[in-house]
Amino acid sequence: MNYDKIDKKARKVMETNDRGLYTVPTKGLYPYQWNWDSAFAAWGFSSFDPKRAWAELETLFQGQWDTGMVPHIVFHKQSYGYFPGPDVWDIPRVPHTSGISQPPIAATMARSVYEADKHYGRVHMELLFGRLVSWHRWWMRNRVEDGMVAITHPWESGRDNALDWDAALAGVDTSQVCEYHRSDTDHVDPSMRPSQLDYDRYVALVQLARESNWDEKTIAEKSPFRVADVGMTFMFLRACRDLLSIAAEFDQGTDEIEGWIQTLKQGVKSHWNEARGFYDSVNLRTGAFTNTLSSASFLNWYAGIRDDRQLKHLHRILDQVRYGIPSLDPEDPHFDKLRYWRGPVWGMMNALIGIGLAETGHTVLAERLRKDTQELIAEHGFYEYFCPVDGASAGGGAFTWTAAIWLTWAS
Ligand code: 9WN
Repeated sequence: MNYDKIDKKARKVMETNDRGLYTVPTKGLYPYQWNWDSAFAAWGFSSFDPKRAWAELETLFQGQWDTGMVPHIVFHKQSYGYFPGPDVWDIPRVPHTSGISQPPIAATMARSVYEADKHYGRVHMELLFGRLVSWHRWWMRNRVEDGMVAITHPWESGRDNALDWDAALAGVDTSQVCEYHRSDTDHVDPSMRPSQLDYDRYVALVQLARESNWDEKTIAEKSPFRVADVGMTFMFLRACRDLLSIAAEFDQGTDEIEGWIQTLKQGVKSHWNEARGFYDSVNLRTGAFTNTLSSASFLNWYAGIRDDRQLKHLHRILDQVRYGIPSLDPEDPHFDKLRYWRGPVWGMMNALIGIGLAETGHTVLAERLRKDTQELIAEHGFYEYFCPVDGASAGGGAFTWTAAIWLTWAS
């Protein structure tokens, strides 16, 4: 396999999705700027164009609200063909944005971008640092409960139709959902996307938050959906550690961030599902574990949590599928090898898990994940996700984050 050629193709994917100062995840299916996709894009750009990498992050933060929240989508330019667009969120600000957030990995990726070229990055980091702190503060104030990070919408998790959300979604009333046309299934085979019932519930939750004027307290009181997402807690903890390292290097105060890290480390303990022997999400409305072993459960090493109790699950799963790590345990009765976050393997999740494993000395496992991902991309292309059983490509093609992790980690 000629990797130079694939490197070129990866850059080409990023260039094709480049809209000047931000990238779209892939043209057609996702025509706007997404939050954690852009963080991955910045990391990808840092391997060949630091200037463009910083622009990606800075443009994302143009969407930051006065509250500190950084939205999951920034609608810089109108583009039809995605639902829900800016009219549905209906938030009076410019640039238009959605009203929910997404995994806060920007501090982690900003650190990588900075470390790739400290000379160029210094002034950019100085400018971005305060914005990162205010976003993290927003999470701590509004979403951290018992040290765990709560989501108010499945889209916030970045793992839209993960099994983790099913029990909480069952309480969402869809009787008042407006008529709408979902566009995702115009682009992708519906069997690879969330179900219609899932979508109705997603829209109902957007309507509820809009009627609450996007006020966090009101949403917390009124919404049936509030889940402590194990993936979010791990990624946020990691991002706080990265923010702390930036703060120290830039002679900024570190006490507040150190406090966040302590709180989140305590929270990690509440994610441990002793009966099932893995890290799990928690339905905050009932206090019940979701009993879901997903790829997000394996982000503990990435969060700096050196706990090997899940290794037996990791080995079992890697023995069961050809390409790890599937988004849901293949032994789970809901495992569906091509349906989005209920089975497929995602390259960027492999990257995060693999980085964590490598950092904590599990180099053989980390290498297996890297090789699996390398093979998937080299043989099938820069797809959104893949079948863990035979590697078949799935979802959108020519995907920014798949190209980005090729350039930075998989190749
Ligand atoms: C909703 C853009 C995004 C990713 C998410 C992924 C998917 C959107 C959708 O696409 O979500 O935000 O419409 O399906 O689940 O992780 O950021 O790539």
